[in-house]
Amino acid sequence: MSKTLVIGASGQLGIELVLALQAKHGVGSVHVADIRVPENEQVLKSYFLHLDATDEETMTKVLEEGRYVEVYQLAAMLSATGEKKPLAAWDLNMKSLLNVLEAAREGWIERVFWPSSIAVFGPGTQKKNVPQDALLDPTTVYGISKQSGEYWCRYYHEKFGVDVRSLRYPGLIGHRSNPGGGTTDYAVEIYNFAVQDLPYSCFLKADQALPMMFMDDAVRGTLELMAAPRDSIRVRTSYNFSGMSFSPAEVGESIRQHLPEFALEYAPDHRQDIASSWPESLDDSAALHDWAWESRIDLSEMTKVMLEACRAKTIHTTS
Ligand code: AKB
Repeated sequence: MSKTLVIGASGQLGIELVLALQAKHGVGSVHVADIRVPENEQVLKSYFLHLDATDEETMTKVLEEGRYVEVYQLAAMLSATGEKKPLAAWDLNMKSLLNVLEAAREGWIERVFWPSSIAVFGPGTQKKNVPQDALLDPTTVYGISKQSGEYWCRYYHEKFGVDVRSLRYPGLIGHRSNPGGGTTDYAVEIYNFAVQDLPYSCFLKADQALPMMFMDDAVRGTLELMAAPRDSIRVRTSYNFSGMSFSPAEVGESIRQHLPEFALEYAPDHRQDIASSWPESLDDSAALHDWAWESRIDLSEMTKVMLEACRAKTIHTTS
């Protein structure tokens, strides 16, 4: 039986990956772990471990006993919250990764997935079509932890043969789970406001374009990366992973195609500084070349799906 563990299963990406992994391998083959109980009934059908990913002793025990084929280590503090709690962000983001890499070095895990982010880039990086091996220049603690994590992944692969794979996620947009503490969170909130006929005040400026991706593409790409033959994975830091690029004004416009009255205002806050340091778009040709990555969903398609799904959720929760 193929056994998979998702650590950080209560988070935005964690919930979605668990649902996809359950569909692929069966509920019983997926174990889920988090410090918080996941607020999703389907996720909780899998065996749940209450786990602090920074706790080395417990992590060692769980991973040694579990002998998982795949571990997805997603526990992390995102960019905006990380700036409020820099040392806690560093502690969580690094210890959780190193605990899993050590267990993989011991031979208890076959394959590890760990998420990096566009936050590894910064003011010194070019803004458009950022190449795979571009200058990394993170300005946030989150970005610094992702940059360091990428090099730790490559180190464990080169020194100890650990099969660890990683993607530089853009902002992720989905309707089954909510983000928390990120700079790109506006792109989920905006749809939830729009379907309730509420005006939305965006914390980024109108023309701040950023790399973004619809969650279904992100989950599919993650599973494709993990299913690819080991030898085809040539990038052992983290792959550029690209979906679409848009600004708040552009997503507002695409919502107005369906809801012409939708009102969007701008009140940029501290998150705007983080967003300004990030690129607008990435070149993900290495992912295309090595494991045939291709995104499928563009902004207008995503808007249609998001509005329908968020509307259904609103009706369900208010009725
Ligand atoms: C964040 O905004 O911090 C994340 C990310 C881009 O990694 N969504």
